[in-house]
Amino acid sequence: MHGIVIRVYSDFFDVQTQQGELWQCKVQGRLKKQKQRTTLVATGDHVRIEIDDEIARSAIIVEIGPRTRVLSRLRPGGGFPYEDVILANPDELMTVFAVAEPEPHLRMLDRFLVAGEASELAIFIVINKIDLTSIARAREIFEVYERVGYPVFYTSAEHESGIEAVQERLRDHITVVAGPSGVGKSSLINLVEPGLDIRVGETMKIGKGRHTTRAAQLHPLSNGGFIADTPGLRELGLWDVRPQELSDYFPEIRRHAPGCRFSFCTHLHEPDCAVQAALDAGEITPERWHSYLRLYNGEK
Ligand SMILES: Nc1nc2c(ncn2[C@@H]2O[C@H](COP(=O)(O)OP(=O)(O)OP(=O)(O)O)[C@@H](O)[C@H]2O)c(=O)[nH]1
Ligand SMILES: [Mg+2]
Ligand SMILES: [Zn+2]
Repeated sequence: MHGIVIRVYSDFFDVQTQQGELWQCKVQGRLKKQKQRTTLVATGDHVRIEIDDEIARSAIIVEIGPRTRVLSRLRPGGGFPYEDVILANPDELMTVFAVAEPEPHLRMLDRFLVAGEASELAIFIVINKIDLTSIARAREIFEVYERVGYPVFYTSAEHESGIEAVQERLRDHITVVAGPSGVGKSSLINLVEPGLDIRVGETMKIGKGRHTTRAAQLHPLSNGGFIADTPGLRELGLWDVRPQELSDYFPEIRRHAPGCRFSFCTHLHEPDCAVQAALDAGEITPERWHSYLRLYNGEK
């Protein structure tokens, strides 16, 4: 049988099969013997399991599929670097902001987007609390992100509007949810999947002492797919993007950069810079450019 690891305990794993059954699994001894530089079995891993005890619903993980991408952190020490995988195979980042209460902090939104881009996640933006202003006002503020190319969904958890479109987007994906406190992440998730009372951004500890790590948990969605309950992107160290990589993580800069005279153009002072030209032409907004500069200079 094939399934996906939805939760990691110290020495067993909850695996949900394609049929939606839950099995409590151990890892086959043979697999543990290979020297590993990465987490052997992580939340989100695709695995093949063999039934151990049908009644007790226990099984053995006999094969671990390749990972498309990971959210991880490097564990220092021990002679060689070791990767702690917090979540394997995430697809999407759903970043949630409110149009008001709290006031949207667009530089922070840009940081979330950069973190998502750096992790190679598909990204969509949910703007919640449109009942506090109007959808027109929300569009005025956030349409720049639509123009950059990000799908933007406008919702009100309070009025239960815009929820179906978000539900549809989540279908069959492993989605990481992130956003500032108080914007309505929990309220939205509870509408998307009633009864799923998860605490996004809370962390879970497994193991003890030196081997303590944080793992994500996957929450199955009834239409297919999972919401990942992960530590914040900040804790994953995704905030630390190298300046020279940054232009790859702003889609509108990435699009223009191939037109620069120098392939290693920073777009700050070089001649014949296509990004500067796009900025002059209004194809890159001053606000997004300002975010780029601040991140480039290592400001928060
Ligand atoms: N007016 C309005 N209030 C909302 C809406 N969605 C959520 N709220 C309220 O905003 C507050 C915060 O909502 P939560 O869902 O707890 O926000 P959160 O993003 O999960 O916050 P943290 O768990 O702290 O990160 C609550 O009082 C909600 O009732 C909305 O669409 N409109
Ligand atoms: Mg919450
Ligand atoms: Zn340039």
